[in-house]
Amino acid sequence: MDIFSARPASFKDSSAGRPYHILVVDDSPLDLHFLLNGLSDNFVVTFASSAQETLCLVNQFPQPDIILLDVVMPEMDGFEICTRLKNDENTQNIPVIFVSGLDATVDKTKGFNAGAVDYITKPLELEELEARIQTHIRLKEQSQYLESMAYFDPLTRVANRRKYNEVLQREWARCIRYHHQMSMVIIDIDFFKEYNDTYGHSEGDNCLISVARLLEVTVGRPTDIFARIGGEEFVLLLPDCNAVGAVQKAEKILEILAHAQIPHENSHIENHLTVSLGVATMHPSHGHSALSLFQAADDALFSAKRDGRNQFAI
Ligand code: GH3
Ligand code: MG
Ligand code: MG
Ligand code: MG
Repeated sequence: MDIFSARPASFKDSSAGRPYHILVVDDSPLDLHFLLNGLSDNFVVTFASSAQETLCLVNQFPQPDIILLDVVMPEMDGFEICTRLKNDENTQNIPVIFVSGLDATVDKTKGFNAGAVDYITKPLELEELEARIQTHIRLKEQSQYLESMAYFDPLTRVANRRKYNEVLQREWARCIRYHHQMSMVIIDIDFFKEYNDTYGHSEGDNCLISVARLLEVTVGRPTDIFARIGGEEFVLLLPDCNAVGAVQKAEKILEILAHAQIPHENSHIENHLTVSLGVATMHPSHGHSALSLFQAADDALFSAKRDGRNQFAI
């Protein structure tokens, strides 16, 4: 489906093939009843009547596609809840619409400053509310789509160089702050030019897809990233990982490819596809840029190639 085209009438069926999920947060049983009744024909609606319930529900799977948030509530008001949601990277992308009886400009401004995408005042017009919900869900999906285009390699669907660079900079700074080590493994397919010459460019593309699928499973932690950074070159970035851990990953990658036995009759070393790997580990510091880690891994890759390929070097 073209994500930028106008929505069909059956908006309730999301692009993910399921109905959209709205979380309604309100401490007034009357308002809750009105919203649950009004919206449940077209959406899956769950509700919470306190901050505590809200902060618990937003982290359950599947997360809501959008949150309708009351302002005046006991214990913690809607502005504070919204601020918390926006400060948590697990919940910051869920659009929040304030739904409140407070209609002063100062309150509306406070709502937008807390990170909400919209502010609707009670009494509610259901039709207008639904239209606004649809608009904000569509905008969120469009921005997710654009993000996937900006950050993922269209051929292999793994992260691209831009994403890798951003994660590298962010994790480098984090490792400096916490005095943690960081490792990197650069993976370069051996004799890939010969692979293309033997099987054709299109089979070469399929081979890159297969290699990406096989190797992306080496990502262990949420902060690790596996990316395609060049034609037949991939990188595994391992924040908080020492040299022993990085070598284990390199060994694992060699093992995965030996096991996969992707035919390559002109490989010069084996009759299947192999890779060479450059491994590096550093203690990130302000005196060095993240590029120095890449440079060290690239130098190691050069050694692995020089020493016969189908191996790693540190
Ligand atoms: P080495 O063992 O030294 O790494 O040799 P190599 O042939 O793998 O390396 P070289 O740099 O000489 O060639 C890389 C080849 O990768 C050449 C290029 O056409 C191919 N390649 C780069 N990107 C793509 C792609 O997206 N699809 C396909 N099919 N081939 C690609
Ligand atoms: Mg209230
Ligand atoms: Mg290369
Ligand atoms: Mg190569």
